Amino acid sequence: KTAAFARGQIVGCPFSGGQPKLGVDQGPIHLVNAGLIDQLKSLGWKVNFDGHHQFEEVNAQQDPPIGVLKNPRLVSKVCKAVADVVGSHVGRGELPVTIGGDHSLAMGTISGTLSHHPDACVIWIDAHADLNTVETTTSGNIHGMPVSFLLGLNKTPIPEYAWVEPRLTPDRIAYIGLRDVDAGEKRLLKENGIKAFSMHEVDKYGIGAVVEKALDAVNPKRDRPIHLSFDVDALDPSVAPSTGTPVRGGLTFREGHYICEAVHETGLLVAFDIMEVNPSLADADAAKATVAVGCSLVRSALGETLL
Ligand code: EXY
Ligand code: MN
Ligand code: MN
Ligand code: MN
Repeated sequence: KTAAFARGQIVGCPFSGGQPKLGVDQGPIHLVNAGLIDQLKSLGWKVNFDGHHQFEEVNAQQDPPIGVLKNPRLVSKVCKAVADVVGSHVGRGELPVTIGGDHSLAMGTISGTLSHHPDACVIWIDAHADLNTVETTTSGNIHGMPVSFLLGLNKTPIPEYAWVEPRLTPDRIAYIGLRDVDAGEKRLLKENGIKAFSMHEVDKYGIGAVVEKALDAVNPKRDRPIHLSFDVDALDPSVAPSTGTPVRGGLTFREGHYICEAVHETGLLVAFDIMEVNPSLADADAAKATVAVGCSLVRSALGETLL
C-alpha cells in the first residue's frame, strides 16, 4: 500500500466530558485550523473531513455521578458514537485520525478499531496509564480510565458501559512515556503483566530500543494491526505545555516523533489518536506550539520523513 492511494479520515472530537477542565474540546478545531488536513494531503494521502462531530449533550442534571464516575452517561454516549464512526472507517480501509478532546475518547476509538480487527494491538503513549477501574479511581475522571474498560478489568458492572466489548487483552497493549501512575494502576499493571515503558526505561535503553521492545511485546510476529493512541501529555511540558495534566520529565520532541515514525515504518498502523491538546491552557505562544507539535506527530505517524 503506497501513501498515494491511502485514504485517511479526520475524526474531529470536540469533547471534554472525561475530565473537568474547559477548553480541551477546542483542541480539534485548532489542529484543523492550523492546516492539518492540507499537511496530510501534501504527504500523498486522500484526506476526508466532514466537519467536527457534534455530540448531543446530555443535560448535566440528568447525568449525576455513578459511584464516583463523573459525566458517566455523556462519556459513554459520546464514546459509543466515536466507536461506530471509527469502526466504519476502519472497515472501509480508511485510516481514522481521531483528534481530541480528552483521552476518554480512546474507549471509543479503540473499540471501533477492535470491532474490525479483533486481533489489533495498542501502543499507548502517555504520562499516565489511564487504567483506573471503577474500584480504583479516586478522581472519577473517566479520561483516567478508558483502558480498564477496553480490558474488561472493572468488577462492578455499569449498565451504561455494557456496550464496551472487552476485546483487548493485556498482552496486546504496551505503554511508553509513563511517569504519573496511581498506586492502584501500578497494581493492575503488575497483576495483568502489561508491558509498560516508563520514562525510566526511555532513559535507560533509548527510545529506539524501547519502541522495538514494545512492538516485540504486543506484536511479536509483526502481523497484528496497530492502533496508536498518543496523549500529548506524554511529551515534556516544555514541548507540549497546553494540556490538562502536564507532568515534568517527559518525552522530548524527537522521542515523540520517533515513536510515530517507527510505528509508521511497520506498515501496520490502522488507526491513530492525538488527544488532550487544550489550547486554552498556558499562553498563546505555548498553545500554538502545542497545536503545532500535535500536527507534526500526526504527520510522522502518516509517513512524513526527515529526508
Ligand atoms: N490517574 C489520574 C486519574 O485517574 O484521575 C490522572 C489521569 C490523567 C489522565 C490523562 C489523560 O491522560
Ligand atoms: Mn464522519
Ligand atoms: Mn491519556
Ligand atoms: Mn495523560
